[in-house]
Amino acid sequence: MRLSDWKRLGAAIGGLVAAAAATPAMAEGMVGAPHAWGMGLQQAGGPIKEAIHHFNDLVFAIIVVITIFVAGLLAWCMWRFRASVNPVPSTTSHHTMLEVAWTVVPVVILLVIAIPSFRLIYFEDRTPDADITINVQGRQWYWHYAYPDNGNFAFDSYPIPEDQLPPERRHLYRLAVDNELVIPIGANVRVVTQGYDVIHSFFVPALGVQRYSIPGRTIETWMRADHEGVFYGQCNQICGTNHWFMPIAVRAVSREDFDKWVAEARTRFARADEPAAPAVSTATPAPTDTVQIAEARR
Ligand SMILES: [Cu+2]
Repeated sequence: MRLSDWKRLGAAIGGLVAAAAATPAMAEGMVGAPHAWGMGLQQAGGPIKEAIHHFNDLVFAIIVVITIFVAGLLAWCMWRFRASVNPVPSTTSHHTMLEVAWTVVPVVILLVIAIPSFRLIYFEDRTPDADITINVQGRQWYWHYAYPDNGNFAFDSYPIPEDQLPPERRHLYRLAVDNELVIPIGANVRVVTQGYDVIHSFFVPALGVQRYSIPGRTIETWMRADHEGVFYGQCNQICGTNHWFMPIAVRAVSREDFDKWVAEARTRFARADEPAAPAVSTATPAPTDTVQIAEARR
C-alpha cells in the first residue's frame, strides 16, 4: 500500500471508532461510563479530562517512539554483531560522545514529560474561580453530598439494586445510584472532600477528578462538565468489605434544570447541619444480593 492508502485506511478506522464511541453518547446526553472492550481513556466530559487526554497522547507518542527505537537497535545489534561474523569481539570500553548522548537525550525526554505533567497537576488541583461548592464525604459504605451554596441541604447516595434497573440500564449496575450528584454544565464546581470513618476516594474518570476523602482532613479539588450527561465513577480506595457499594453518578444539566433540581432538593433532603445519620457498622456482612443490599441500606 502507498502512504496515501495507509492514511485513508487510518481515517476510515478512526471514523468507525469515533462512530462506535459516539453512538451511546447521543442517546441521553453524554454517558461517561466504562464499556466492554474499552481500550482508551473515557471520553472527556470537561476541560480537566481533555487536558488529561492531551498529556496521555504526548506520553503515548514518546513511548511508541522509544519502544520502536530500542527494539530496532536491539535487533540491529543482534544481527550486526552476531558471533559468526565477529570471531574477535570488540574491546571498546568508552565512547565519550555516545555516553554524553545517552545521558542528555533521556534528560531532555524527561523534561518534555515533566513540564506538561506539572502543569496538569496544578490545573487539576483547584480552581481559582469556583461557581459552586459541593461537599463530598465518603462513608462506609455510601457517599454523602452537601450543597452549602444552595441551602446547605445534604443527602446520601446508594447504588440501585440490579433487579430495579430497567433492562436498558442493566449494564449500569454498580454505577447507577438513587440520588445523583447534580451539577450545572459550564460551572466550575469546587469539590471539598472530607473524611468520616476510613479513607475513601472520589473518582469520576470522564470528568478527570480523583480525590481522597480522609478523616481529619479537608481536601479541595474541582471539576467541570461541558456537556449534559451522566458521568459515572466509583470509590477507588479500598475502604472495607462493601467498597464496591460506593458508585458515583454525576449528572450535568443546564443551569435552569439545576435551579429546578435545587428547589426540589431543598424540600426533599435534610439540611447538612442537622445531626448526621449513624455510620453503618463495620461488622455488617458484605451484601451479596439485592435483599442484603436493601437490608444494608436500613
Ligand atoms: Cu472504597
